[in-house]
Amino acid sequence: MTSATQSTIINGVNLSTEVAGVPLASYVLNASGPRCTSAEELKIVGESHSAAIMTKSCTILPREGNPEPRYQNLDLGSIQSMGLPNLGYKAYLEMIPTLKQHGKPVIVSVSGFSIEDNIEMVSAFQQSAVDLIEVNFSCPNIPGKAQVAYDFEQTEQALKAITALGDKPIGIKLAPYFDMSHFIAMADILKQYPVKFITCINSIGNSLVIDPETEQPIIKPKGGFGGLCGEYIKPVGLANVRAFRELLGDDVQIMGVGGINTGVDAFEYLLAGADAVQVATCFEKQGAACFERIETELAQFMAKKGYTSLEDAKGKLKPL
Ligand code: RRO
Repeated sequence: MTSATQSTIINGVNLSTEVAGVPLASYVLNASGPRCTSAEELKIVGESHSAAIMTKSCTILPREGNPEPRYQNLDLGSIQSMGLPNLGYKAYLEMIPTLKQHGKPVIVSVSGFSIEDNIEMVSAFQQSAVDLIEVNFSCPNIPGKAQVAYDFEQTEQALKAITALGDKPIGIKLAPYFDMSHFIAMADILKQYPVKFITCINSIGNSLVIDPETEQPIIKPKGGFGGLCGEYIKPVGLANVRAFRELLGDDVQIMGVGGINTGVDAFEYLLAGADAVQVATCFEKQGAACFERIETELAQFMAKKGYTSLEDAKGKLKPL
């Protein structure tokens, strides 16, 4: 089921897009991550210019998450090890009818600890009014749990199971990759299953920031190892979007995420081939006004270049 979505046209530039057959009024939405866990936070996303309402990744049972301090701002981003704090998937299932009243697509993020968990949650959301299901294969912050996206065998088994549970489009949130052989291996797996979109990238996991004065890490969980976010990771996000766009062609939509603070950042993701972009750290730091600002800046930048729609530049990175 899709929402009756209007197009956002600013300075003559139409920012409307589509992901897995679901129309989005604009190119910019919130990422699963900050400020999207509680009903109050999701209401604020609903009332903002975010093109959709994306939930925090959920698990079977509610979770408090990791011990604090677990989030720290940095000059060019943040480091965090939240540990999947969420209300449990049943709470998000119940919220969907209310969230849908905002008149924009609702996307649920699920992050089970096993294939069985993901089957239970995806099956439940397949029976709901949610528009898209993003399955998170890349949370780096659960002590003792490897990221599924770095285990190609497990990824394949999980995809086989979760793409056979209903007709609602399934997407996968991927970890960042750093080697061409990994891009190729993952693309070859994705092509075998009806994965309708991918989200690139999750945070750069197991990063370490040290305070030289205190001689300590700046976050507590996992000895200070956490996910690096924000501007630091934009070049990695762009490369992942670009690599998968080239390997997957236009059959699979790509949501870009990682270091989008300005409309020009969003434009760079558009050139790399992203169909939409998600904003995490900037939303955490600036609040919900960031969506309208980024949209306006994107449209102004594109208008200056004479572009009138996203298609004019999507994937059209020029060779040097
Ligand atoms: O909650 C987290 O610690 C978290 C998740 Br689920 C994720 O997917 N990525 C991340 O950087 N943090």
